[in-house]
Amino acid sequence: MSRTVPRVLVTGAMGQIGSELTLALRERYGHDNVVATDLRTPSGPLAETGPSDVLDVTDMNSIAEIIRKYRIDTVYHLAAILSATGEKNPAMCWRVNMEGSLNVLNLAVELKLGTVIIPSSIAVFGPETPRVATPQETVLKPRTMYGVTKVCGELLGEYYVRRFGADVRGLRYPGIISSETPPGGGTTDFAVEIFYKAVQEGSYTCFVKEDTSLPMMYMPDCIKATIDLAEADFRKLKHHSDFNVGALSFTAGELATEIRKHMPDFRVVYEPDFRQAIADSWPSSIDDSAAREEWGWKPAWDLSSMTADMLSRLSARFGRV
Ligand code: VAH
Repeated sequence: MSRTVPRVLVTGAMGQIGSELTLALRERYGHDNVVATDLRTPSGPLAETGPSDVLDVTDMNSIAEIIRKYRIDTVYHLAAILSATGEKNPAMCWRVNMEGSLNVLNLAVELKLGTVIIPSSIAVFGPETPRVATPQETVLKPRTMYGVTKVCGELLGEYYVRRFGADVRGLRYPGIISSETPPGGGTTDFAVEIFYKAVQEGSYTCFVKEDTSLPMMYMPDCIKATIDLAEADFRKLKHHSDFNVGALSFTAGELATEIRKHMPDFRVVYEPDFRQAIADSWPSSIDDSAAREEWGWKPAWDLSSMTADMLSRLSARFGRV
């Protein structure tokens, strides 16, 4: 079945996932067919390689204006306040995450859009959720406002599919590790910061305990999962807005040990902060059999290959080859 080339709007394009996903979408669909938007003026490759605009996702009229201006039919809605920042300002987290998602969903119906991707997160799980091989269908009692908004986002997505026939899809991102755009405001950010500090300073003060284990994913796998789900045959999906996706699971200590295989003198000190309680409420590994069965999900990167690639990229950038 030949696919027509989508005309894509990415919100939150300046973020950790948005910045790399936008460039991957432009490579796949053509640079002029992917519009990068963010609350901040898109800059660098996002502005230089295709159309971009400023967009406040809490303003429905502004989103509608962008959709009409660029003849958008597909939306990757990545704009969100993450877990740690959300705990510092829960009201803002609720407003941005929920008003943004509702605006996108209502416009998807009103303007008859095609596919809408609204990511979820392992943050939907809480202490009552089974922590090992967390099932697709399970208890969702998050302990963060971010997690509450992601549960609501999943429920809204499913409602718009059933009530309005919208094409809404979402996956529960684990912690995402990437080398291009530092993350902001996440609990899993330690697994990114550690690489930067290893290359730049040779040591890192980690804000979670050494034995803290969380589900993680390397950015190339994150981008593949997101686009594979967006391109899947919607009629074959039993789930829509809440797919578990797993790739790696490791403790902060295991990650440090893997880095030391390349940098033997690398030292880590563990000084847990408020993010430890958030991390403790999340799973340590994920059962993603539904994603594998319904749209062929299969990760390509493991701890060893990811670590080598991250260190190679960051060492080249910071001149530590
Ligand atoms: C966060 N990186 O830490 C995000 C993600 C699973 C975690 O949602 O808030």
